[in-house]
Amino acid sequence: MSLSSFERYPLLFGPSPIHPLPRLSAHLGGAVEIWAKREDCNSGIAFGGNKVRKLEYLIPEALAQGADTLVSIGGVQSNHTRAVAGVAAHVGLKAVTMQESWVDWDDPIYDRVGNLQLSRILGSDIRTDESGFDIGIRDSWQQALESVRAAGGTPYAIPAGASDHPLGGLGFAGWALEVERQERVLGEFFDTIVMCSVTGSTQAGMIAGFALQDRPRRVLGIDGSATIPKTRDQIARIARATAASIGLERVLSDDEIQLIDGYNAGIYGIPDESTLEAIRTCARLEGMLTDPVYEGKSMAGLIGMISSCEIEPGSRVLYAHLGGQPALSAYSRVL
Ligand code: 5PA
Repeated sequence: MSLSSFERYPLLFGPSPIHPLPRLSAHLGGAVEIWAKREDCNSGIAFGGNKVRKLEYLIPEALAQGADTLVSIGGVQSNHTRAVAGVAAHVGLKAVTMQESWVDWDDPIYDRVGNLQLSRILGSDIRTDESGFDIGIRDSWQQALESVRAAGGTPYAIPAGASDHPLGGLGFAGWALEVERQERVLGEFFDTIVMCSVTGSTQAGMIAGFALQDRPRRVLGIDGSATIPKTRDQIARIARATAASIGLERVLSDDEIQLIDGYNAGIYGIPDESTLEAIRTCARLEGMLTDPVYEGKSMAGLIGMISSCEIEPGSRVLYAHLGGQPALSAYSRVL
């Protein structure tokens, strides 16, 4: 089996752009060259992002099963459920999205703007539940699936972040192959990838895809939710399953799964001063926007690990920008 044996429904513009971040690199001393690969500009569907890339591999199965409704789950300001709503509209399916209370955030317009507003416009059947943050399989989601069946529909089940799903890692395994092709054209090699991890299949897919390549590199997952053991287990499980399904003939070792603590502000969905500072620094040096839940934390990790030389001088870093800016308006109280 290889990645090309899986069916893919095209939802992206094509390869996502890669470009240097020269002013951020210089600001951090100039000894590490930083580039970005822009999943936030990867698609014309509902602002794109990492979830649209993952869904390219789930949609063929949903269509083959005759599903009429995509059913998924996330927090109130989930990028993932917004992407599911957008992709459902694009392929002519309905969407039911369960929005749990993953974040206790008291911005007065938190549930009226940003991703939830977009999901409403996209026509999602939005349900809410009071449960707090958890990346596991939830009762509320199973009830949503059941309600679609009870109404005579055929649901297709997409777990949080499209992660804990047999096809969930394939999109970012493909991303790893895409990076290698782009490097060949650019005459570059990125030895270090920095990205944000929460439900795990983005990092897991990258690890599996890069493991098929000849030159080793590290994928540093900056944790975004302060539930490290659970997230690391989920990344390892998805990475190993994805690697096996795309033809890696060895088992990934534990030290290939690198989840970095220290930049998650101690909690999912809430920024701390270092998150906000990273968002402003990146915006003011490069004009590149990041959000307080995901990419602001991985940007803080990038800045912190270069400043501390954990990312050594001479490294060439590819920062995976995974999207997320639509949530910014829900954080007007601090930004
Ligand atoms: C998300 C996730 P993984 O969940 O695959 O680890 O990706 C982390 C991540 N960046 C990184 C952005 C912009 C993201 O949206 N978002 C979730 C959501 O519900 O939006 C799945 C949590």
